[in-house]
Amino acid sequence: MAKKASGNGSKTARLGEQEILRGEGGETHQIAGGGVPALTTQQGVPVANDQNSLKIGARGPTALEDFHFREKIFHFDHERIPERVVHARGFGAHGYFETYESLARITRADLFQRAGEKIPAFVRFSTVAGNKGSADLARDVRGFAVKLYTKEGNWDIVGNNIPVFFIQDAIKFPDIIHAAKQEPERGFPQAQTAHDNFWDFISLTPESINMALWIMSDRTIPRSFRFMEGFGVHTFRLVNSAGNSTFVKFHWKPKLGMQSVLWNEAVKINGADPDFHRRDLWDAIQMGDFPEWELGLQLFDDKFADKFEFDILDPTKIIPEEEVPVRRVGRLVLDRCVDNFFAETEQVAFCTQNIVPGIDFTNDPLLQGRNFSYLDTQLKRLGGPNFTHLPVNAPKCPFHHFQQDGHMAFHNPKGRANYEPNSWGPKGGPREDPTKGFTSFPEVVNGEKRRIRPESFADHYSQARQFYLSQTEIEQGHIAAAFTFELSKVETPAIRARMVAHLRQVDEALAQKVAEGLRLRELPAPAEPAKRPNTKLPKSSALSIVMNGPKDFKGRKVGALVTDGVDAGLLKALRQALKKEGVLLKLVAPMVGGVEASDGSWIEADEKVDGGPSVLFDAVALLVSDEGAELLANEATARDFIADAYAHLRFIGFTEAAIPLLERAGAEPEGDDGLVPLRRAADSAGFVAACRNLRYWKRGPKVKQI
Ligand code: HDE
Repeated sequence: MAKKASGNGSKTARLGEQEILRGEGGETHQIAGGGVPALTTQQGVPVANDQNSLKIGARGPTALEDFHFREKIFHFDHERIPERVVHARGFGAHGYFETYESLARITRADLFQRAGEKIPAFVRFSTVAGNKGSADLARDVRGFAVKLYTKEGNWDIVGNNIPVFFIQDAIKFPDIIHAAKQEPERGFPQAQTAHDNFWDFISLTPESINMALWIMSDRTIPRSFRFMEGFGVHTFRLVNSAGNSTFVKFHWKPKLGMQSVLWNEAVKINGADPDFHRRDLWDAIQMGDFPEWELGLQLFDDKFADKFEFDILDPTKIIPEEEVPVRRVGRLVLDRCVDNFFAETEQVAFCTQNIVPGIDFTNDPLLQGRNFSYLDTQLKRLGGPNFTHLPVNAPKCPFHHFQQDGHMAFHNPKGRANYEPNSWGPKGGPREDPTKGFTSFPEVVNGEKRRIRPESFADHYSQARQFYLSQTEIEQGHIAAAFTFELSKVETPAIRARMVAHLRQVDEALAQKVAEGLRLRELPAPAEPAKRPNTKLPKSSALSIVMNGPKDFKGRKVGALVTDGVDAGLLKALRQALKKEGVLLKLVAPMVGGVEASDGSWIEADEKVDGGPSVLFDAVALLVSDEGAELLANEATARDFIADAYAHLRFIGFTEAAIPLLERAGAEPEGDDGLVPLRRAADSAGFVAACRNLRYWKRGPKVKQI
């Protein structure tokens, strides 16, 4: 039987400004006109029909000459580029860097010459281990890569949110990354280090123990990118116009202070909103709440380097801020989201070798290896040598060179001269500039050619201990819990024991706690150190997140659970008090369509209760009516909303009608100042003031939320 054909769109109808094409099968679509451009092929040929491929007869076959179909599918088939081998999942934004003061005395870098100098910047934050589609709250180091488009070329500070690294020599990078990523035969676990291979490698690599302490701390589960520090990690050089060099470590200090989530929150956020971090940055920028970091420099000379207890070339060590203070020299502001994720965030190519006159490398063996790796990986990832032509990668200052051709070259030099020297005079193209041009610091180096690790890199435990002892008790508890969690996922008991043996060199109490958490039947002997650790390093308060937390509640989100009969006056007052504080109120209701308030007004909700769990908010308010409380009493998601907020030490505002819900969720209002009654509109201000403390830590022991 002949089937009815859906033809070429035989009838048109007007719908507002647009013309609608109606196929015989009844399908409709817009056609060009009224300000909408005509759809074309890549060759610019207007397309008449994008609904059906070209067929011989209504039921096919499809004709090979259908160039529009073939071009469309061909392009789609090739849309993906390889994801980054590490740092695959990332999120970027544009902004600017502004210099506070001239640093001409220490560097000739153009961006630091004039106070008030503003240059464009692009930043990409990332996780390391997970694939591109993994969740934001994986326990992982965050990449903090900054591209500064200076007037003398692009300078990339390709850093992390942790100032030390796992390894001391780049030759071990493939090993640590292989060990951290999915195990090769099974292809999992995704985006987590809680598995045998990772801890096997770490436990056999004592140089990684300092970093192991950092990654088991709350640094690896940040509340958002806005609340993280960034670090250049390696020691670099600043070089002034007289050729004098000063060593430097780069720091990014978040204006908002630091904050992290609890592990139990991280796990739940990953389920509720795997894009939590990217959404946070996107929302903040869209709302005009531009995140800001100050660039800090730790500056020191050879004399300090010689007397410092550790080697300044060893990337597993920090220089405590108490020993070399961090001088804040400028600010980085992110004020514009990307227009297209792929074009900018995915195609941006950072490279540690992108430095400018006035900045130079040191011989840190990790940095030296990175300097090879980044350019190499871009070639594979972006498919050719011309990725610098992409707008996000191109310098924003004039550039001239004789490089030409290659895949996708869209800026080839004009004219005859494509080499140098040439005798074509003013038409001969660009020339060297010995004055302005980049010159390397003429460091004197000599030595035997050997595969060797310096003696000065041999201390693996002292700073790990210093880091641990510098934490508050709460944070120390989190570190012990994280080790216990991760090692409990390790199936090989010998690996667990080997890690505890290392922890005994860090701190006996920590080792004991983890051993108990793992239920080790006996404590292993302490690991044999390559160099006896210094147990007397002073504490550094800069290493704690809790001691350097946010000072206010601005830029946060409060989730209010509302039902029919919500007190309209109270809701209005709360909204106003939060707005004054710069906080967004999101309404979570039994149904997204909204609720009818006590005064008969209709209030739209932002989330249905199971789509807006309390982990997505910084504080919550329970604004239910008596009937609403009854309705929600048996709702598991409503109970979780409250139980989680309570267990995560959130501040919770509540109406009297919400008390039975609180009790059902296991909350004990007695003596808990984190539970704030909202009896009348005037109580809103007190609730907002309480929220500035972010967490009610005192509840901790009661909920065993460590
Ligand atoms: Fe990277 N790293 N890395 N890395 N790294 C890459 O480059 C590498 C290291 C960092 O948002 C890759 O374009 C080696 C330390 C960030 O696009 C690759 C070594 C630090 C990003 C690479 C290191 C970083 C990368 C993968 C050991 C902190 C993401 C894709 C010697 C200071 C940049 C790419 C972005 C990405 C190599 C160690 C930071 C393979 C060989 C230490 C933030 O080239």
